[in-house]
Amino acid sequence: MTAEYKVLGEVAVITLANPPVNGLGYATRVGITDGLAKANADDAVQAIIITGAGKAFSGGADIKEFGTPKAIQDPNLLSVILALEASAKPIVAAIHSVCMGGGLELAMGCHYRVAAPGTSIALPEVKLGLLPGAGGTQRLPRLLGVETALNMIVSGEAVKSEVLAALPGQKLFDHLAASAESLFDEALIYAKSVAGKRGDALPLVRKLPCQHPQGDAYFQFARNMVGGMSKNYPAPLKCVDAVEAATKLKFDEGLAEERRLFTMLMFTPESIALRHLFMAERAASKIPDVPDDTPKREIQSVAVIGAGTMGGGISMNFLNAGIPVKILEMKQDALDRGIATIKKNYEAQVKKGKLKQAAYEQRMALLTTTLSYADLKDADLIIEAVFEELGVKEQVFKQLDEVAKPGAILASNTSTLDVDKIAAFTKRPQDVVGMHFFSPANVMKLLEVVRGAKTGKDVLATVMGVAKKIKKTAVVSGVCDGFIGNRMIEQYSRQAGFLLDEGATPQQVDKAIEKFGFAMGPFRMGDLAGNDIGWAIRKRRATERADMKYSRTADKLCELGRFGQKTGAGWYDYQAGKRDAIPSQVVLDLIAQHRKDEGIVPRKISDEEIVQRLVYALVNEGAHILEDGIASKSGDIDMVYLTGYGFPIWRGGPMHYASQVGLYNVAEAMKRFAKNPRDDGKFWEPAPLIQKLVADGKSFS
Ligand code: T1G
Repeated sequence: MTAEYKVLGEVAVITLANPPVNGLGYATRVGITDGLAKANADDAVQAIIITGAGKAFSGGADIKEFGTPKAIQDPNLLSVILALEASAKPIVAAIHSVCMGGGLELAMGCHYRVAAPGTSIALPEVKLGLLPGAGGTQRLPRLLGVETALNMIVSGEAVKSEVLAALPGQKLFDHLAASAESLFDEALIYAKSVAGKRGDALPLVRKLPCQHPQGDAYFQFARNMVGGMSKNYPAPLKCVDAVEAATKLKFDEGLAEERRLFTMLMFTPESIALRHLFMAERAASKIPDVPDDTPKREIQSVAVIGAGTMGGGISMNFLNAGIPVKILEMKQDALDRGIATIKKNYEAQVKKGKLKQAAYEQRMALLTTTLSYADLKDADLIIEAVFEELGVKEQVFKQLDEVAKPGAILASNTSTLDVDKIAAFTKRPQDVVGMHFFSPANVMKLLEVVRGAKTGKDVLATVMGVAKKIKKTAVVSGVCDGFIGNRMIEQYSRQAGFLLDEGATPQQVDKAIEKFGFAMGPFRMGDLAGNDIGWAIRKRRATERADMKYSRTADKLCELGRFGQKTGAGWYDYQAGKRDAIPSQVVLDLIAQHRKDEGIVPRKISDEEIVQRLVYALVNEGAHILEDGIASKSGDIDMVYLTGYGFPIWRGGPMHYASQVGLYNVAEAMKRFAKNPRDDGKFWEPAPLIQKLVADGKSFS
């Protein structure tokens, strides 16, 4: 069992002990009910405290149990909470650190709640595509009022215990402890103060009234507000339904309605996807052959080489985390421009109220600059963000090899170059690693950590720890052209071009994939990022990868100088100073002429084919990436596409989505596309990994 029981005088103490966050898994639930039975059977016991060991009171239901029989095995969470509520003796929940989801629902089933200040209180189930399924939608409104409760349930965001304790009329907390350190002692005193209470003298949350003065009007307003969030997944609106039920039904009927809604959501593809991503995000930080206890190097100071867009954005990540940064540039004016951009970014945040002036000043105080490599000699981590050309990287790393202190980590922000070749420019390849940030580097969550053949395991462990500190989702990639994300988007872009050759228009392709859920289709994205970037890569690849065919439309577009928004015209036309993409007759004529030149008779292409060709191209290349060992888990690839390329979160990432469609169906579609004369055919042969999974009746894990 993972709940401990002891008796201190007349008070029994049940302590949840299921690290890391006291998830309310089966063994813990058994421990609670066993402890409760013992306490109620022991005449010496007059009151009961329930609390959590370690770094949480409880992080809620054990997400790792979801989808397994244990998740619903009795005693299920609802029955545990009902047992607490029915206890003959008073129960005090002593809450600290984290009290979320089922953990908060458990506490609300107790008679009293004593909380430490600084405790994160939340019902975050909506972030998993669910709603609180163990009484949260029925009890929280009774304790905090309908509006405060609904806001917390629909947002899933955490609120600090002292903030809630200060709300007028709140009944969630009976006592706020002076500190986390004194919590248990104060809970013990509180328990003794109520020890004699029995029967009707024991406060039950279910007996509290629950109504809203404007009733229907308020919930209609709430539905209108939440409607936008629910466009792609049902959970937020169901949260409103459940809370409304609390104001209209008797408690047990409301509980039943909540259970019905929760069970329905549990099996929606959106919730399955969101729960997959919750686990995938945490699994991404685990590197199969790098144990969690691998020693990490101390990173107390960072140097960034290059004060351009990437260098400035990278620097801001560390300044935001309170880590001093020294930026090196070769020329003073480039340095001045870079610093001015950083200041402008922070000042914009201050203006929007997203950053306090004092915090802005603190960050700038951590920033220093230099024109000399010699000044980087004390940096623990040095990240170069210079021009994307191997010769330039060679100069940088040879200099770093001379000046960087022993044990300094030397990282390249390269997005396509070979990290092994870069490491070979130094005498310390074990200290060299890729840290591929995505632009804008201070905004995008994704960080591809590129592991060279000789990169040390402690270097990897250190960089993964740094990534968490600067709030990045780090995914480890092996060395290949394009690592994980750009290697996959290459195939996605190829299919986008072929679709134009065969009969689609840029706006049709963009609209189809944006309807699927991508933030932006390939052609609007090209116009935003600059079509000349892909043009340069294709020119480079023309020699290195002559076997890879492309539609020539993108090159012909660039030959007209139509690089996108920055030139006022790309796949779309743009009015001066505006970003609205206007379908372009010039582009349609260019595509029509190109089809004539190629002897292609255009055909009508369905939106379904567009989505399949684009998404399955990602899936097939993702499977090859797994076969090549470039990524170690399919969930890593999902995290890359979610956090770096705008894949719709409620679909769980390309690999998870393919598993939900069914790999057999995906493979059959690929075989149909392989008959396409335009393509190089062999690309669409389902990857061997996919064929094996289909043969074994399995999916990506
Ligand atoms: N169940 C199982 N494991 C969990 C967990 C949970 N609820 N929450 C976190 N973990 C694991 C996580 O996988 C990782 O494991 C480790 O704890 C540290 O997590 C009926 C149905 C609690 C604020 O949604 O928000 O209750 O990778 O890196 O940054 O209504 O985890 O080390 O093996 O995130 O300190 C509702 C989700 C569940 C809370 C801690 N609860 N968790 O943050 O650590 S559904 C949640 C969090 C529910 C009921 C419904 C955060 C945290 P590993 P971490 P952290």
